[in-house]
Amino acid sequence: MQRQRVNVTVTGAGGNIGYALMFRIASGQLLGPDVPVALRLLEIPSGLRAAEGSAFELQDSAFPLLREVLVTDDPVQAFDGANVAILVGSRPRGPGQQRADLLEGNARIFGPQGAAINAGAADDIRVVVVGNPANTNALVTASHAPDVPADRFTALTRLDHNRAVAQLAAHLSVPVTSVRGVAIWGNHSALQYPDVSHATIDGRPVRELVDEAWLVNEFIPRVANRGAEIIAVRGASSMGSAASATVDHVYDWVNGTGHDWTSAGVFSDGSYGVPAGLVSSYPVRSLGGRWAIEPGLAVDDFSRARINTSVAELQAERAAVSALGLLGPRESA
Ligand code: NAX
Repeated sequence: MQRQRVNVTVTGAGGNIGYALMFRIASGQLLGPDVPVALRLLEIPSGLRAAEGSAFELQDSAFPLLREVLVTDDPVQAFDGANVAILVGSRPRGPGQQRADLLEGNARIFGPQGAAINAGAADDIRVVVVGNPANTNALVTASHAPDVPADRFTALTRLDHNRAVAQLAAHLSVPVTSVRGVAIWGNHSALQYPDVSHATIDGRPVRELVDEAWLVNEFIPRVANRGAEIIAVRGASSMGSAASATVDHVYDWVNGTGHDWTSAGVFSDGSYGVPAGLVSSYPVRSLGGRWAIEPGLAVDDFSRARINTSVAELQAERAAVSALGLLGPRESA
């Protein structure tokens, strides 16, 4: 028996990740093979034609689960009744721009989208922010949606998580399914901390299987800078892998992670010394449709220093958007 239709809004639908994402959603991979979906594709006017062309292609694919495709440049219309919102659309850093310019330009996009989610989204709305700087964009979005519980706002760090799993598997010549217990902490940036302290390969601690020098000099920088490596080799940024990680994130959020944790940017409740109210990546499990930060993990001095560095960057980003007056009416998460 088919379940109730789910409304999925994708912003930046005319862009690269949006394109890779929409076919996965329409085919049922985002929510499950028995869940009909309606897609709402939000773009700015210059991106509308691309989104409309993609909508034609969705139609031509005759996906059995796809009930409707709406293309619009109106956030109010795009988020009306949304159950899942995937916020990809964002402004890239232009030539000569500083990180502060990027933060400001994007906060001006994500604030109004948060307000539109607050006004019209469904009661069970779940939001994942992909567009960079993803953690702080998620914070800005949530700050403009004070009536929506803060735990419905997340930032994508699953791509970093998947990259870490894949790098370990390749280094040790095992299938990715042998790798468990990896975690990404902090910001989705080059200062993120991919942590293998609790990771195992077929039950054996990773720390017994790899040497410290490889971890520090190769694994961590490679995972943290993999986006730049893809750009250098491919000539364009990650698209398919970013879309795939987004599908993993939403699927696990809705359907549960079971006994394994994964990584996601969620509002901190103060756990592990991350100041409450920042959107930070943590090891998380999804239980009953809600992300829960994995409790009680030991954090050694090396991990503590790396987490602190990444969290300091998140604090600086929050201070920057706050100083610009771009945070909304939500007082705290
Ligand atoms: P593209 O430039 O191909 O597409 C972005 C699209 O967003 C464009 O079509 C643009 O018209 C649209 N857009 C801009 N402002 C908008 C608005 N206000 N409302 C709706 N749409 C709007 O970029 P793409 O390669 O798809 O990447 C999108 C974002 O994902 C970037 O910010 C990128 O940095 C980020 N990424 C995040 C990752 C993560 O793991 N969190 C990894 C991949 C990626 O780097």
